[in-house]
Amino acid sequence: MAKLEILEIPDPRLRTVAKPVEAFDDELQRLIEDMTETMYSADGIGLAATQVNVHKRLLILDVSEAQDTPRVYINPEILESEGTETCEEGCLSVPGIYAEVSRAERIRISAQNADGGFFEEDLDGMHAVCLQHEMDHLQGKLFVDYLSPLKQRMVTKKLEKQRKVAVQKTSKALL
Ligand code: GNR
Ligand code: NI
Repeated sequence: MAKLEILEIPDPRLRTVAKPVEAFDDELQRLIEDMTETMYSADGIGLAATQVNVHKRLLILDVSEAQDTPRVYINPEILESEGTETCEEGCLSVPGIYAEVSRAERIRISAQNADGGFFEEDLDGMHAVCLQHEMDHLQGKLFVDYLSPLKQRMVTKKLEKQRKVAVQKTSKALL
């Protein structure tokens, strides 16, 4: 297994639209293992292939309390959605930023598993929020895109400041 690098905003590769997975081969199984390791070591509850610079329609998530139930969704589609729910979201590709986003409360999805088998599932709560967040990544969309222009400017400023502090810390450590 290998830990993969997670792309961070404003990396333009995060804006890539992913293509359907066609081959359910060893390479795909390796990618799923590596993404799972990457998600757990980053303390995330989900990870889309886009975030590790693989532009295929594949995502993993683990919304379990014990972080011991990784789930794989390949070529996911939302069949039905209802209700609206607002949840504070964060993203491994937008470090240190948290903001409220409204999404469908309940969704019915279809997807394929690691062997290519089709399944359908009804999701709600954090499971539904996270799946919609990850499916957005596969379309090159980030949760901050839903914020008002004013809030987006505040996010950009905060990210620039965080980066400056990180650079200062690195140069201090070198002195
Ligand atoms: O770890 C994550 N937590 C989270 C919290 C609220 C809503 C969505 C998420 S997903 C995020 C991991 C991530 O960036 N996945 O793309
Ligand atoms: Ni994310």
